[in-house]
Amino acid sequence: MRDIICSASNLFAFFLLLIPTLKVYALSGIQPVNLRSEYKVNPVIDIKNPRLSWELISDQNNEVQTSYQIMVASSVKLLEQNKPDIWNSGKVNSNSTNQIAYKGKDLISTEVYYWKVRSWNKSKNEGKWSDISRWEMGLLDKKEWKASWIGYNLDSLNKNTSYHLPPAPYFRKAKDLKKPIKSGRLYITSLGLHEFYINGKRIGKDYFVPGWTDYNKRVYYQVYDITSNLTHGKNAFGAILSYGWYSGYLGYALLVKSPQVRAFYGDTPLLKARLVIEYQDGEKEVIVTDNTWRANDGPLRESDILNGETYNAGMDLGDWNMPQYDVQRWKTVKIYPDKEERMLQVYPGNPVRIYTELKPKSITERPDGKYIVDFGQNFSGVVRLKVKGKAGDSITLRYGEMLHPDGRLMTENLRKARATDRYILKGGAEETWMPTFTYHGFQYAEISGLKYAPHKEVLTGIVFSSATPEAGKLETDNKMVNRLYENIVWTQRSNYFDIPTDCPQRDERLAWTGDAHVYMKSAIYNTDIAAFFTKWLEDVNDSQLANGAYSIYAPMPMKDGKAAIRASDSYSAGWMEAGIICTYELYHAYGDIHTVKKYWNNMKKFIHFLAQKSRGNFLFKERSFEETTPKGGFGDWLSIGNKTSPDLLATMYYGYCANLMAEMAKAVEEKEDQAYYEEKSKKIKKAFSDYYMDETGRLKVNSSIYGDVKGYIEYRPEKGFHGHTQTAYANAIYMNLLTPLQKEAAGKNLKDLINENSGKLATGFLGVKPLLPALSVTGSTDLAYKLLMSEEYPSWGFEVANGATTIWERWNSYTKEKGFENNAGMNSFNHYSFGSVNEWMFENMVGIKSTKPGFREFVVKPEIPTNGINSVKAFYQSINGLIHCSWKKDGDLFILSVNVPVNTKAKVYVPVGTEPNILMNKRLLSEKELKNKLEKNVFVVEVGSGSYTFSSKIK
Ligand code: RAM
Repeated sequence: MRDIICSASNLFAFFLLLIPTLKVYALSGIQPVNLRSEYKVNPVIDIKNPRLSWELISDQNNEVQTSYQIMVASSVKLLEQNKPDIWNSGKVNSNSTNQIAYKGKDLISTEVYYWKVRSWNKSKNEGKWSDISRWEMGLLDKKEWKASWIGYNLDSLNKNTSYHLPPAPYFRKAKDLKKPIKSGRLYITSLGLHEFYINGKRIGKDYFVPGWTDYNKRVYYQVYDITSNLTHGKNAFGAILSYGWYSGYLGYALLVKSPQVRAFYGDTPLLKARLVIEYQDGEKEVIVTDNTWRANDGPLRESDILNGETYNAGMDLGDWNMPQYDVQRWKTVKIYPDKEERMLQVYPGNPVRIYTELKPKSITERPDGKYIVDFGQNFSGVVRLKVKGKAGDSITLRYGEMLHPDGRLMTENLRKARATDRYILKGGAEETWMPTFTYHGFQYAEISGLKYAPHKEVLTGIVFSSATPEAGKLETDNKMVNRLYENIVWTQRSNYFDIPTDCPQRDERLAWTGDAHVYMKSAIYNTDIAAFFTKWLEDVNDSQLANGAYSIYAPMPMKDGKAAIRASDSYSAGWMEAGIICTYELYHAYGDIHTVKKYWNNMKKFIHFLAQKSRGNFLFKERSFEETTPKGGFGDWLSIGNKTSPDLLATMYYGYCANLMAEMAKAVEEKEDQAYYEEKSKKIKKAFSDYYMDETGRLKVNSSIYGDVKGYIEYRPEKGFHGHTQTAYANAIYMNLLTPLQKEAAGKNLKDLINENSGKLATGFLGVKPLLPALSVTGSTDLAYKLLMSEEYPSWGFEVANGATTIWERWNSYTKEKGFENNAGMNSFNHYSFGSVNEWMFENMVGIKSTKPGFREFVVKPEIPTNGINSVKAFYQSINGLIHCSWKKDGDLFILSVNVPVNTKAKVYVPVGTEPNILMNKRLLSEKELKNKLEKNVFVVEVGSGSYTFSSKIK
């Protein structure tokens, strides 16, 4: 079913496709579908107690699961015969369908396990067994690899240029496989990036593997089924290594003139591979990376994520990855020692893959003879070239997100990222090339050096993204809002790139923790990010600083106890809380208590750090964070107008974290901790309002305490820091820090501040996410809609009106009056933080909100604007099944359709007029049925699973 969801390009096609699935299972009770292990379909894993999940479908309404049974066997045959030799859970009385930990026999490295599940419904009738699913184990003990880290050091080459970009090393080994082959597996990783070939064919669809981690602590590996690549007889294995995150350039190190600008983990990329071949007679043959492999440099002369690739096809190595090849000129590889403590684990996330290909929209010749190709969409990726020419012809590709008014490529905002690819032709027949160890954030590519005018087949845009499965989609009858939504999705696609990066184009591309937590809930509605965040939370916790604070980005390479990219990078209020907030969001969206437990002590350590810093005061007074650079941290980053005090923000985040910890403590049954955090939360709320709030509920800051101290971001003594800001109220409301009376006052203050600001927002990264939710919850839905639909500066609509296809970093990344005024510093056109409005779009505009982790229970409470939007339709594939919600306003008539998955419950709010007149599934509801269910202008009904349509008169 998931495949159907991924490929469904429009909502209607999707729902049509679903119908036959339902029919097949008609009258068979409840049916488990979409079986997954550790959030993935048929994965390779190395978890000893993998978590299993399924969803349920039924042709009956109001269905629930009362029991389930899981069987796991070592073969399909045994499972088909109901002979589970590995685990039989027996009939378990439980309504859970996910986060169910395997409890059978000890799982063994490299084994494949098959499983199925059946469920009993509300009438205790047993349903049919599910289809068979599987998982495979990786190598549970590092010692099993028996493979060495091999390398070929080319670091001394290409040194004395403005960028030190040595050539990529090539590796190969040939081997005769003597007998007919039954199966083959490749276990592969690198310190760097790799591509692996067998008999000339690239293995797998993954790019940028094995991903960025703290390579000193852990390296991930991938496992591929290579059965069909192997032949009885001569075989050749080849690999290309690139520098990647391990030894390439990272972040803004070059820009800020750090002592080290590249090779933060090591200067030589290394390969480790293990191939296991099983012959048809049962014998096994193992080939590992060792000193029998040969290496050479080749046509890939430069290869770097930020700076691009140079490929000299004239230096082509011919059939280097084919069996018949003369390796005489190739060198012997060197074996490199491993680090004892470095873990080797199966990649838990979704690897980067090609999402789609884009054809040029237009190709324009420039006066200097270069051509600008417009792909019509800002994205992360590369260009595939298909060219013809003479040997030695050199083609250069540069990339930009925007054009200058005169049509020139705008590259200033790339800062020190060279972002240039070069291809030198071999000559003769048509040549195709695509860089694979670099990527760029761009809409426009500039091509030069081609001896003829490029036609549309010459360049193809290749879109890369972490392959997180599509989980949701929304559409309205408002064109601007639809484009905004598309822009949000494209921005997520561009930046969920192994890690959640801030931007894909300039010399940065770091996983900033602040950006990640403000946007995470928004992301959840677009794609299934459970596996992606399972991976990144490892990075976040690996990067936790010695004092307990979480870092401002993760992974954060370190040197001598300091950040290596820029020594002053450490922690900041509003960023470091990601360690708690993202763990909480994972729990809230997917019911993931396992991850909560896993990082429980790390999170406690972080709260302890805050407690110590607040010196028992339960708050942070002005100037509490002066030890960081910038002083006070980043505050409400890139806000406009009055600046919110960073310490007031830090206090609110402290309270929010205590709230989330209390809730998570309850979920993982840490009773003592729960009491402790509940108490802490109360004390912080009190300290916060005692200190930062006046008797009318207005937030205040003693700005004179900051005086004219330097080192605060954007702080100007004459303008001061403030408490009475949109950001402060929005957060206080969103984070649940206020009493009902205080909340009401905050709602009013927030509304007034927006109105006084000509009805416009003024929030930065931290203020924008809670802004619309806070307006909605305090009764200002119309104002929230006004902000959403505004096209005047500053607003989301302003970006759309100016041609944006992704979300900008700044409200004023571009204005007609001032152009790209921020380019010299930082000015990304593909930055998801301001896209955090997606959360409100799903939770308030569509109106679906989870009230029990994983949408086991949820509300459907669409908020209807007075004008601008008359219909909305959306779906969300929750871990508990498919939710569908659409509404339509037609004059006086309001129609709401909802699909509630089996085993879940929804509380539906249907707006009504003065005389409630409601049809439920075309049946007029009687007075008796309406009784006690009418609240102010709304009919509230609780429903079990099924599809419902409500129509009501709203006037
Ligand atoms: C910049 C980026 C990033 C932000 C940091 C504080 O590098 O805008 O998104 O989190 O600053």
